[in-house]
Amino acid sequence: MSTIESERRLLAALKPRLRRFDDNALNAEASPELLDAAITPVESFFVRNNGWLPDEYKGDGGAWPFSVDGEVERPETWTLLKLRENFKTVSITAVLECAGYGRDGFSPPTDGVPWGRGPVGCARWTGVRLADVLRACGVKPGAVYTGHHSADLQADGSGRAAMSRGIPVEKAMAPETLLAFEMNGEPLSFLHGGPLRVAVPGFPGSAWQKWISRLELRDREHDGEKMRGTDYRLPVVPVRPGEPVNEAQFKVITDMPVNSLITAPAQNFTHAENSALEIRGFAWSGHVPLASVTVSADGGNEWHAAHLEDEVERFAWRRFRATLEIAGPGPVELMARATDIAGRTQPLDSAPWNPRGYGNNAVHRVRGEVRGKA
Ligand SMILES: Nc1nc2c(c(=O)[nH]1)N[C@H]1C(S)=C(S)[C@@H](COP(=O)(O)O)O[C@H]1N2
Ligand SMILES: [Mo]
Repeated sequence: MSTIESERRLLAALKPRLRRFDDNALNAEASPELLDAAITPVESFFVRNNGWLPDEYKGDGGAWPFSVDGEVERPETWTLLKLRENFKTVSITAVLECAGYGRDGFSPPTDGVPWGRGPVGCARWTGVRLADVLRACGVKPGAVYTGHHSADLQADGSGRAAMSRGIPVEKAMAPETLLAFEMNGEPLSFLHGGPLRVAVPGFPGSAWQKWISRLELRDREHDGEKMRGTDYRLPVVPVRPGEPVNEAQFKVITDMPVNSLITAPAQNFTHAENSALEIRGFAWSGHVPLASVTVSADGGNEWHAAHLEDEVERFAWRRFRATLEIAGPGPVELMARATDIAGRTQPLDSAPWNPRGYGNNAVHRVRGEVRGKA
């Protein structure tokens, strides 16, 4: 069993530039300028844990066991090696984003890790299609939801699983949903759920179960740890801060909203007056594709179209760039705002407040100083 001290040492060794939260589980994020690459390097990729890390699996991962049971004709146990031998290997570039992204922007503050703009990354995920594995087991007509199981435990000593979430069977059977064993062409590292995790492009990170060893098909929505009450759920009617919460009016988050991040220039940048400034970053969304990105260099008075790279893969993030002449001297605030094809656009200040602080896709603001030529 790991201790939080050993977990912190591991993080410092593998991801020295991440900002770690002062928490009893290991949680850390990168600053936006470390995310300025189409494929986020593992070193800059955020880490999110609901409990203590499980024991690290030693060995090459080939013997890692994975079983399927529940609403299937033929329950089965494979090793990772057998999965690779029996099913086609596919790779997908996709964003992994925590539902708590931007939580630090809610007012009043909510419970939970106060994530800024770092719990997101876009990686190349390689694995087998979950659909292929489930089909081999014979999915029964009554199957409606998956339940995912791993060995990590809650950090309160209760002995309960840290997290056991699931996804609707339609998403489990979708071609983008993988049992992933590689990230960016390397064996999936321990901190990211290696040897085996679920990859569910479009869904919040909570659905991307790490260290998965068992998947059950269920005849109802899963009710495992972090799957009930207000955990990873949003109210279907507005809730005001301080109001009593009716858990019956909360629904599981199954889609991530349109969002964007400025990766350059960095917060507190300086820039020479009357010269061109490149603003760049990435935009992404869950199941509804992106339409456009606009940028502003005057705190939101005037908006300019940014160039948005074509969609190459449906669930990857897309580079945007704009070059603006900036007058000066003085303080300047840059903003980027993405819109999806359904016409939904990022809120300027905050997404609707909700008790657990999920889904804050507010416009990213980067402040700097335009300096006159000396
Ligand atoms: N077993 C397990 N899987 C998990 C979690 C966890 O605590 N335990 N956290 C989830 C959440 S909330 C997120 S956002 C992603 C984070 O993945 P990462 O740590 O690889 O960035 O893992 C998900 N999978
Ligand atoms: Mo998350």
